[in-house]
Amino acid sequence: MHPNISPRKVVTLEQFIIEREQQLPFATGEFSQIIRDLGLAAKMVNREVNKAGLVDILGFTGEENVQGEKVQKLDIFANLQFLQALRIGGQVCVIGSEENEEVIPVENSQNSEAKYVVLLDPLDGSSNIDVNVSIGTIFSIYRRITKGNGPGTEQDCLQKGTEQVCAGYFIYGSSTMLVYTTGNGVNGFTLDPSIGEFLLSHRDIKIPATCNIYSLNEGNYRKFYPGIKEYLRHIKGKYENSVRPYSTRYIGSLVADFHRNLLRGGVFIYPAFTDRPKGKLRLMYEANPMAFLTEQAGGMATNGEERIMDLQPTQLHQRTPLYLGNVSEVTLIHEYLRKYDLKKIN
Ligand code: AHM
Ligand code: MG
Repeated sequence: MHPNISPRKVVTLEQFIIEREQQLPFATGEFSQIIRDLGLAAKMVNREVNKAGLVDILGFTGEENVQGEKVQKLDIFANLQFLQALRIGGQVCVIGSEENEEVIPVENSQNSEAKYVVLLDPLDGSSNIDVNVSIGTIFSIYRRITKGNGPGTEQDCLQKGTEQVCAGYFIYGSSTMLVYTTGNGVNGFTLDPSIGEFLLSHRDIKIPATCNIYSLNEGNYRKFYPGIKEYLRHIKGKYENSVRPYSTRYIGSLVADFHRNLLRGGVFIYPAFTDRPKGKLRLMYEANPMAFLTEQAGGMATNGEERIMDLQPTQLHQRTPLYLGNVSEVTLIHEYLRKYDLKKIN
């Protein structure tokens, strides 16, 4: 080694969990096990995502592949991998997944005292799966609130975002990353495929305090309420000494849009509009985990009116409008919504 180059300390996810997370008051080996289980499932999904373009040559979904196995759709495959990893891990008493209508109670033969609850969007960004554009997995972890042992219930899943003990996502992009928080800042880990380990690559991520990017499906413009239209008019205007007009960056995968804005600055908007009076995105496994990450990175997450994490959920798959970004930008949007929207948001 060159004498002037000092070796950099490489921290694996495993080491990070041991050194950092296990110091937290609620931390137990059980909790760390869930992160490991999710990481393992994500590696399996990553492997399949990397092969997705080969499906046409190796067999269409629904057909049998060369090994005589049925080729599954990637979102179904991802769901199965995560459910299986969490079931085998034995620390989770109930799971809520975007792919399953009802909550999935988990019978743990080894550990009937499993006390964690996981909510999942196993493969987010469905429209981008087949076109080689970044997609992701979003997760949120709570503690069980119902008494007793054995499987948990829907009540355990319907907790406010403020009760999350951990939230994060995997992004399957030009590299595969895990970004998560346990309420003690946000850290990012990049998968080194050659050794199959997630390595700490982004320590204590903070969302940039200024913003000149917006991520929004503007194709819906005609259906937007006046508040968001006026805000868009404002950010596209050109003024002396200002960062306006803003640029648009919209991928159509929440994970990818969010990740970009988290690292580079920008606001993510999925508003309510006439066709979707409750917005599109799901509170329990899209909005809440991203809200926890946003706040832990120093930003603000709302439905245009109220803090996302304060919303009382009533249904596993309920939707919400979603605004994620730095505090001053989300506050500015609120001002526009308050001033121009006659309709209530929810
Ligand atoms: P999905 O769970 O079916 O993938 O839908 C959620 C996705 C998000 O990833 C993304 O932010 C949004 O839908 C994009 O929606 P639209 O195509 O309406 O812009
Ligand atoms: Mg989704």
